[in-house]
Amino acid sequence: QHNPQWWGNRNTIVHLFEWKWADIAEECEEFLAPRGFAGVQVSPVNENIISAGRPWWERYQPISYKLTTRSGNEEEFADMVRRCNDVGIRIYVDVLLNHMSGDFDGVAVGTGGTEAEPSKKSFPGVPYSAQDFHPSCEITDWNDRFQVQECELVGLKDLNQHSDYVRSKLIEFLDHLIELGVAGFRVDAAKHMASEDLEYIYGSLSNLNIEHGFPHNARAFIFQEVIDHGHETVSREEYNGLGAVTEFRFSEEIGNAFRGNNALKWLQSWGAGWGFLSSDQALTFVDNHDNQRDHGAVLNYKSPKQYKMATAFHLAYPYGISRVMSSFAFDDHDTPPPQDAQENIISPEFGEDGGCLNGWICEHRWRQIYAMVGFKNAVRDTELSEWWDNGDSQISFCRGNKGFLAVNNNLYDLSQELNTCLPAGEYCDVISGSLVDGACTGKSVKVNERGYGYIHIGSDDFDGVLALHVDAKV
Ligand code: QV4
Repeated sequence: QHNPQWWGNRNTIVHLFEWKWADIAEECEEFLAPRGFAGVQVSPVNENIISAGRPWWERYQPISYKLTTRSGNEEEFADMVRRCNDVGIRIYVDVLLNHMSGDFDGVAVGTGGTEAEPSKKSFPGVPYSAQDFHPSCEITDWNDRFQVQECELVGLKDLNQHSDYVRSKLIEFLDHLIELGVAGFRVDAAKHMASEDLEYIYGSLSNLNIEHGFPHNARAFIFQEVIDHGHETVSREEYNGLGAVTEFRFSEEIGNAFRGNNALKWLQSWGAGWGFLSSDQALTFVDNHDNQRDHGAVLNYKSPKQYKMATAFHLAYPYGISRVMSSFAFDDHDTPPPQDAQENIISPEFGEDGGCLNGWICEHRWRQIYAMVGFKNAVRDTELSEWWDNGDSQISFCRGNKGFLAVNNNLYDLSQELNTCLPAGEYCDVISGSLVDGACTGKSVKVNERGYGYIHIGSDDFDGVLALHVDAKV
């Protein structure tokens, strides 16, 4: 179940973290489809516990499979899926199959009004009771398979997916979403479930709904959250046969390189050459909603210049199933999404340049990022060729004769003739500007008969990257 079920000419997923369904429906129609995005990963759809201050992570603590959250109800969800599918944008749901909520004092009331007593492992809304869970224990040794898969991840009540009853409930939940037209699932905490149990569950799902434009016998796209740095007891190899797997090393290494801790010339063998999963099994990202909050090598919107450079490389280099992060502004791990005084999530507002204003970051609306989504579409089905580097952190390469990318991560200018592999003509750099009514608002590059053009990226340019492709010819 590795096929993302995209419309033919598109190939980038965006994670609209914590967005409301009605806003996503509009975003599909107004922005994502016209810009050539392929799909959206949405936040968990099923009812969750309510935590004080409404941190984003309360949504990772399910109370029932009723489709009511702060993003909207079932009707709004169904409307979003239909409208997005209608304009060729696929919806992937973040699903929590590993666990239910963690401890809560007394009776908890979920976002859909359902009561539960998590401390007693009592979730009448499903219903689940103590017998449906593994006995409680803590994960102290992450290389102990039993602990990782049968104890409680940060105290979250751990479902026993080996039981027929639990399996049937999970399958029913996923099938309901398939019926509503989703194209697949991000499986949260997949590593914390035995792969044989997941295999059974994935294998039992209905085919995708043909009424939403999916071909006959199409299977749900599955991408599994498994963090594996190459030497874990529970490894990614147990899961990559079942569906794609999140390639966390991609995120860490790309952060490392663009933060300047590793020369970009080494990226020539990026991908499988770095020991990453094979391209069609790897879900790739510069940052995700978890590691953008860590203090490590991983880049996020707070380092915009490096972030845009890393994203341009991510979308230009032919490796992986690409996902772009779209965040809300945060100070710490618990910062809630933009909300009003009544704790309702608020809708994004857009400025004149299309960027978001009110607490939403919307990286996917940054020109340098959506332009690279267009680049990736324009160069689809081509190979990488003509890798060039200066022996350090200035690099360039071609994608067939359709696209060219150059990056300067050195503290001095890149100024020279380079082979762009493009047909002769004048091209608009889609990073520093865009093509408006046939004219380029940023840098433009004249390519001669031999495919060479003069490339300049100053070390203090606003963006350290330049991108040309055949769909942006002046
Ligand atoms: C606290 C203590 C625990 C204690 C527990 C019991 O920290 O030590 O056992 O109480 O009382 C929140 C709080 C956390 C709290 C927990 C339970 O932050 O402090 O535990 O709730 O009340 C998200 C957040 C977590 C959040 C969780 C549930 O990141 O902070 O925990 O949601 O609300 C590993 C896994 C990987 C996982 C990653 C974070 O292998 O699978 O850790 N990633 C996914 C999601 C992630 C989500 C979960 C899993 C859980 O991407 O966003 O965690 O669904 O690497």
